[in-house]
Formats: sequence, structure tokens, C-alpha cells
Amino acid sequence: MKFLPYKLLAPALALLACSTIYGCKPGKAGSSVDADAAQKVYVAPGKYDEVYAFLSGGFSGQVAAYGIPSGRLLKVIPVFSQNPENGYGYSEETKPMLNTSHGFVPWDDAHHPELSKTNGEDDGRWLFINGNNTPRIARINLATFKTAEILELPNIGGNHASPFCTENTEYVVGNTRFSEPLDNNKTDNPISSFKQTFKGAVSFVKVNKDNGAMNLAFQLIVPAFNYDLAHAGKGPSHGWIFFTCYNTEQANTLLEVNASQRDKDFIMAVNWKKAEELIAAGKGTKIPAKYAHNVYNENTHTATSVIETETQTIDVTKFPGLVYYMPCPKSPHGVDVSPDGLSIVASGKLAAIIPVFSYQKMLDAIDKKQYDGMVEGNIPVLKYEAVLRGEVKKPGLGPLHTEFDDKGYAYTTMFVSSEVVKWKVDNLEIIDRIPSYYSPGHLSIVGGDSKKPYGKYLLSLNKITKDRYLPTGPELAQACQLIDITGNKMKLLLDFPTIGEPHYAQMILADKILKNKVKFFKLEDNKNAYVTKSEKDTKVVRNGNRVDVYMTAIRSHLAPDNIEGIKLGDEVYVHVTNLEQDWDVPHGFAIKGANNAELLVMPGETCTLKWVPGLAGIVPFYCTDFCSALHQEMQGYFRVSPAGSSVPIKFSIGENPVTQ
Ligand code: K7E
Ligand code: CUA
Repeated sequence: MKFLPYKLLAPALALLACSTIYGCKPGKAGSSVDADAAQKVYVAPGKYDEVYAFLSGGFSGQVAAYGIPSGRLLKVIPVFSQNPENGYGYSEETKPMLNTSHGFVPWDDAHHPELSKTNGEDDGRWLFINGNNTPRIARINLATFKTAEILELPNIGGNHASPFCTENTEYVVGNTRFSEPLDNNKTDNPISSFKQTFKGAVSFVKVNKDNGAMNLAFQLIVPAFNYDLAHAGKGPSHGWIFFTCYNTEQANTLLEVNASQRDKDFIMAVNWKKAEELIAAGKGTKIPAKYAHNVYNENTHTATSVIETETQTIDVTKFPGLVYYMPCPKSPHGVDVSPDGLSIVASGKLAAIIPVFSYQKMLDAIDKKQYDGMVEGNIPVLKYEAVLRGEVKKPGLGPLHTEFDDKGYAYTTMFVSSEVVKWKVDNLEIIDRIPSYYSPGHLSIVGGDSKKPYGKYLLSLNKITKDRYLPTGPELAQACQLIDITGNKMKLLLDFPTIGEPHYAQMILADKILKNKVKFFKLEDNKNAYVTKSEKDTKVVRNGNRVDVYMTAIRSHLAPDNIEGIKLGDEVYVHVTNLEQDWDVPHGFAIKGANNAELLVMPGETCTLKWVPGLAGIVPFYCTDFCSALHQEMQGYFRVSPAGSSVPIKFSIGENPVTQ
């Protein structure tokens, strides 16, 4: 979300103040909640929610899974940020997940969770999400709720229009918000060379059908605009993908004014099938690039990071028919495709209408060459009137994002006028509006961006919280609102706070995920290089100043639990294997004074904590997860001796220490 110019923001804020302070329309939620709302969100103790909602954490860099309709937080899935709660990004096995061409980057800004699709429907296999800052796309395995892969994208800055996927998850895309010189042209360019040397690059990341493995298939080199959001065509429009772009003025300073000069910016329509054919025909150009590809292996429970060294590119100005621009008023943000694939809805955040483009009219306009000029000499701009199906009139102020239900309606968030507006897709008539508290960004409907929306629930993902919850100092929780969309009129059901900023969310029927769930990892399949499959195999091995501790955890002891012979100057690697083979029995592991987080080891898994002792003495370690009645007994001691000491390695459990 970008800030609106103050000129527009001021009346909006006045409106907001009016609603909060004086209680004029839109009114306080108290009065707008129906008597049966509580019943509709009540999930009885011991019962499951009907729907999973995956909310981006925004600047937390993570994804949070909630149950809907209760709004109960189920899990924070660490993706781009280190997570001391379970050692993600701290353990030796997971550190490589956060490697990039810039080295270890333990944070990112995650905006758009995207469920994988089969035949245009959410299939519950994977969830993709973008890292906006250091451009990356992550893939989460929804069987384990763990991040399985992170792919960095070269040649771009600000991976915002990402990671939207095509109808069968053939590709997930990433496009640049901050155009910049391509990586192989990173000489010392002056910023004033923007129009000559800066470029955009659209990344097409191929996703393996069977295992989800990603690889950067190709990048389209496009004019240097700010690309903001995307959605792929479906059904008849399968094969195309649409991107919003703003700053077609190509300003590089004070964008709030300079990028709002033109009456219309663009939707960029890309024929990705054609791009795929060109690549297959060898028309791509390989250029050097440097980007990390990090994969978490579920058998070794270990991530590896490889730095890739080239990418295939296509300069779109050289291949007519690949890219078209459709004029779109004014600084468009969201672009959304209706379930039938025929309508393309753009949201110009400074526009007073919502333009709806027709896929069929776009094809006709291309056919008849109904152009309104060219970009960079030969990329056609199609005539607005030729591609427009119609405009939703007076929807509200600051339209941002649209999703769809299963009854032919669309729902659009209005950032400035703080409301969700329901309109009919076929005749573009407004049906209903409901206040949202306050300033919604995205919204989410179960299957609302797919070929088969489920309707029923809508989440409004709000930017500003103000008076909704108990105050928590200057920083308030982000706000999310659950709205019932089963009837003609939308009904507010529930408010709940979220973690980080929920830019976007995807919701899916729980059954689609439950059927794949993993309850524990099979110990027999554990191929970790440091696995210990039984207590009798535990050991402590010195190699120079490196000490490897092969440890096991089972209710309720860690083995070995007395370890001597560690010396100052040693690097100690404690490899903890959880021997449990049952659901919901993780063991934790922490060492006093370790400059690291804890480990949280799942049943059947091995995790490694690196510890460089800083002081000589006795150092306790223990399990951090209350795993049984004797959890508090699950502990042990290291003896750390001064550097150069001759104390030998000794380790034991249940007896006096024995020499190795
Ligand atoms: Cu509209 Cu980053 Cu998708 Cu925020 S973005 S709202
Ligand atoms: Cu294991 Cu507590």
C-alpha cells in the first residue's frame, strides 16, 4: 500500500474522524452487528473451524494461519524472518533458507499469500508468498506448514506484483515495483539516467507439478514503470496475465506528485503462452545474474542454498504480440480477473470509478489494431474505449482490490472511504456497501480469486485500527474483519487483531488441507547427516576445536545429559533428534548463554544448535516445550573447561560419567 497524496487523504481523514468521533455514517460497529453474529462465529470447544485463512504478516515477514469463522490464531509459519520460537533461521538446518545474493538476510516484507491451483481452483498443496524487499518467492508446504523453498529473483527491486499463479500453477510470477538497471548493467549509473538505463523485469517461475519445486524459467524485460499487482487469466483467458503499473511518468523523485500526473496509467497484458513458446524456440537471451535458490529437504530436514548464475531473458520490444498496454485511470493498484475469466477489474486508487475491461474486447482490439500510441516505439497501447466493458460508477473513494463470490457479485475495498462495496459483475451496478474499520487494503473471499469461489466469508484486511481494541501503546494491532456475504446485504460478524500487517490473505476450505496433513516425520526416513536413531547411538565427537553432540530427546530425558570435556574456543554443534513417533510431541532445546535461539524439534526430526561457549563453568541445558508430567526433569549439564585444559570428552546418562 502506498500513501495517497495529502490532497486526497485530508478529506478522507476528516471522514474517518467524523465516523470515529461523532458517530455519523459510517457508524460505530456496535450498532451494525446483528444479534446472530456471535452464533455465526462461535466454534464450540473441541470443534474445528470450517476454513483456514492464511494472512501475510507484512513487515513481520511471516504467514499466520487462522481458523475462520472463529478468528483463532492457529500458527505463525516462519518464512522470511528468523523465528526464535522454533529456531527457524537459527538452526544450522534452516539458516540456508535465508541466504541471498546479498548474504544472510533474516527479514523481509511479505504481502501476498497465494494458494496453488489446479484447473483454476485452490488445491491445498502449497502456499506461495512474496518477499518484497530483497526480492524472493517462498513456497510453504501445506502438509507440514513449513517453508519448503525460497527463490531469490534477480534484476528487480521490490517484488510486489508477486507471487500470483496461473491456472494450473504452471508459473508463479514476480514483477518489479522499483525498476532499476539490470544486474549485469550495475556499473555506477547516475539516478538521472532512469529513462535510459532502468528496466522492469517480469519473472516467470516454473513450478514442478509433482513436488512444487521452483525454478526461474525466464524474465521478460519491460519498460521501467512501477509494476504493482497481477492476476492471471483463467478459462478463456488462460495463457495471459495482467499487471497494474503506475508511475508511467517514469518519475524518480517525489512520486506522490510526479507519478500522479497522467490521467491514465496502464494494465500490462502479457501473453505468457507466447513467451513460453519463444523460450522453447531458443529465442531467449541468457544473461549473467546472481540469485539464491534455497531448498528445504524433508528427508534430511536440512536446507541447502545454491547461488544461480544466469537467467534467460526476452526483450519484449523485440517480439510483437507479447505485451500490450491498456490505459487505466489513475495510478491503478489491484487487478483482478472474474471467475469466468472474461472481466478484468482494475482499481485506480485515485480514480472515482472502477474500470472493468473485457478480455474478448481486448482480443478484438489487438486484432483490429485499435491502438492509442506505442510505448518504447513498438509496444501497443490499446484504446481505452475499445477494451473497456464498462465502469462501476461512484463506488466510493480509493478502490484497491476486488474479489468475487459464487453468485455473480464482486466486492471491492475502498481505502479512503473505508468500506467494502458489493457490485454485480454483469451489469456493474452497486448492490450494497458496508463500513470497514478502517481503511481496508486487500480483502479475501474463500476461493475469491479462483474459478470457483465459495462465498460465505469475506475478510476485510484493514490498515488502521484506532479504537477497535484495547490500546497497546503507540503501536496498535492490525485489524481484520469477518463479513458474512451469504445474503443480499453484507453483515459484519467479527473483528480480530492480526500479526504484522495483513496485506492480503487467502482462505480455503479446511477439508482441502486436512486430507494431506502430516502428524509426524518418520524416524526411519530421517536422512539428516547427524541423525541419531536410538539412544545407544548417542555420542560426543571432538574434531580439533569442533565438537559434535549427537543427542536424542524422548519423554522425558535428553541423552546424553552429562557432557564434559568442552573447552573455551570450541564450536559445539548439538544435533538433537526427537525420537517420538506421535502427533504433537515436539521437544525443545536451549543452552544457557547461547547466542542463539532455541530449537523446537518435531517428532522424527533432527535439528542442530550451534553454540560457542563464552565462559568456563557448568552450563545447563533443557527442553523448553512442556512435553510430559516430567518435562521439568528433561535437562542436563555441560562442563566447559578453560582453553587448553586436558579434561577429556565424557558423556553419559543414568550413570556416573564414563570416558569415551
Ligand atoms: Cu494493496 Cu502490498 Cu497487495 Cu498492501 S498491497 S493493500
Ligand atoms: Cu521434552 Cu519438555
